[in-house]
Amino acid sequence: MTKRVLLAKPRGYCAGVDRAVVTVEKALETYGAPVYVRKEIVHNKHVVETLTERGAIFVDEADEVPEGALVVFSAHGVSPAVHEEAASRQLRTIDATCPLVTKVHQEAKRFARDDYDILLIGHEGHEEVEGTAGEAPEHVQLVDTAEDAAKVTVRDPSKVVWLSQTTLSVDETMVRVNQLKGRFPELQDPPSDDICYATQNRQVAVKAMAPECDLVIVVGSQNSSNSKRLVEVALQAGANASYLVDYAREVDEAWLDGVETVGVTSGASVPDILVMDVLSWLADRGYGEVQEVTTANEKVAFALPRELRKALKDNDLQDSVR
Ligand code: 10D
Ligand code: SF4
Repeated sequence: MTKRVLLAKPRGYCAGVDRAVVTVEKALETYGAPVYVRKEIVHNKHVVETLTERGAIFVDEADEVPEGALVVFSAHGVSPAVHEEAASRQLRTIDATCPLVTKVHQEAKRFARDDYDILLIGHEGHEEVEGTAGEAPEHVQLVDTAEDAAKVTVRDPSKVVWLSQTTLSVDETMVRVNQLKGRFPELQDPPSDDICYATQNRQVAVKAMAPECDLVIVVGSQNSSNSKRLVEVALQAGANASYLVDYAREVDEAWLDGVETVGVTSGASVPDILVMDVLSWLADRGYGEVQEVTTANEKVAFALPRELRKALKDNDLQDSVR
């Protein structure tokens, strides 16, 4: 039996996650602890635990933040109501919403202004869809399940558009869109892809390696939508088994019974150190040969949030006159 590992590339951190995590780190350096963060900055246990150790305080809502304190909004985005709540409590805010989530917010606002019915495909209860829907609650209806798509009603079938969460399965979303188009033939597509480049690229990479894999290990947290989708995509693309783990210690030895090829990948919110830990866990069990399966080279990077850039610049100026 030749044991080997296929390692997907791209995997792990996307540009929006990197920006959000660096935002909290720089906020801690610039303003000192505590820095409050509304919701998990990204959906990863390790990231949240590490930032907590450095002085970040994660809260569920802005009303848990003391008046006048500094709060960072997570990468998944917030609705205007959350901005209003923060302003009414005189909170200082840094918005770490990923620019690609903001793009979907802008689309929602634009179609609402033109009085469209907006069918937002996404997962009920996920922070991102709560933020996007909150931009235009009177115009947006969430479509999660096939049942939702079969039941949703619109005011004027010639004025309907679909938008989506950024981290969905590309294939499943198209199934949902086609179902909706069966009911509303004039349903308009978003002006550009809402499922972001990082989500798409990670799914393409896992699809390329999955047919050769007896097992695919996806590193990521249970509340991470894009990480969970990678498990589903791996199984649909032909992997015999696939599991989501936060840490190497969660990999079950029994999963390796009769396994020759193990695929490894990680969600967009996962630091690569956690993937390296899984690789060394596998190497200790005879899976030391690692081949990278590369389907794209990503070069996307986003500037830090404006509020933070300004503070960092002011700091530099102060340092230079000292
Ligand atoms: O659950 P999720 O996939 O939306 O979020 P996660 O924090 O795991 O990954 C980054 C994706 C973001 C911030 C939404 F675009
Ligand atoms: Fe932005 Fe996409 Fe990353 Fe979400 S997954 S933070 S939309 S780049």
